[in-house]
Amino acid sequence: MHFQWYPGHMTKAKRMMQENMKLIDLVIELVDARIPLSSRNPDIDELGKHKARLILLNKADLADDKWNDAWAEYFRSKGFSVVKVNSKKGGGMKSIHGVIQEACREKIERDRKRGILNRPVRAMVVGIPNVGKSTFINSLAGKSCTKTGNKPGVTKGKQWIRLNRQVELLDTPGILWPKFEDQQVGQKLAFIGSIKDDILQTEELGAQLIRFLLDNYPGVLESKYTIEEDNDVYVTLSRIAESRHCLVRGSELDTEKAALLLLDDFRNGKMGRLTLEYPPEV
Ligand SMILES: Nc1nc2c(ncn2[C@@H]2O[C@H](COP(=O)(O)OP(=O)(O)OP(=O)(O)O)[C@@H](O)[C@H]2O)c(=O)[nH]1
Ligand SMILES: [Mg+2]
Repeated sequence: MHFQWYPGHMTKAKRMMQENMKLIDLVIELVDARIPLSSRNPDIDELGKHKARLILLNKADLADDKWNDAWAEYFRSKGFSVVKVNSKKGGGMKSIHGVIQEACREKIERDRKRGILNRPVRAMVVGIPNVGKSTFINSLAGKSCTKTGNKPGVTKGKQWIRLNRQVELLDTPGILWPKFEDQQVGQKLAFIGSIKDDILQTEELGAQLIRFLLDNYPGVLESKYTIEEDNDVYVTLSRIAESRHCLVRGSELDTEKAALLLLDDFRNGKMGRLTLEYPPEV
């Protein structure tokens, strides 16, 4: 299965981000706490060079907190400011304003020396599709300013949001990159829902997720679906279909439907807090 998804609107979005970079003081990059490396677009480092950088480990509520802390430590060791957040529920938001001011201290100092007072910090919010950029902005703003949705490609154009006199945020469309060097990266992005489902084969992706869970989190499927896990992923998928009464024509097992249900449960954190990759040093 091919995971590559780089439609025209992403090329356009990248150009827009390049053009707007000159207006920007700070790049706020959201990564998915379940796959903090695989969810980093390598193009962002190039786009955001010479800018202050802040990494948000978003959807921290869906990842194992022990690993969230390890990942935060990892990114700090690489020189980034890091905050772990749950944009949906507002967790971690309180510290953000302070962290933004701190990350832009040099710029604020420079402005002051030039006699420019109270020019707001302008931050571009970037990240892969569906990582939670718009939800984060709404949560920080305390109101719904931008459209959100649990599928990739919701935000299509840029939008400036003035938070207060100190900060203005630019919401951007989620972008991927033209070629995944490692297909495992594409697979993980598909698991979390950052790749448009239309280009994926649901049943095959579900089977791949089962393989991953059996290898890394044995017992999770067993307790979620009250089934016996079988090392043959398609046997396990059939058991999920059976247990959840996914049937076609009233009698045959509908494994496609079961795969969809499995992916949904996984994406929504219904299997508990699962981290899918670990910091390189560990
Ligand atoms: N559990 C959980 N869900 C979140 C969190 N942040 C966002 N979401 C959900 O993730 C989905 C995507 O959120 P959006 O804010 O639309 O994502 P986006 O990055 O703006 O996506 P695009 O505009 O498509 O690039 C929504 O269903 C949100 O409710 C979080 O911290 N935890
Ligand atoms: Mg969005």
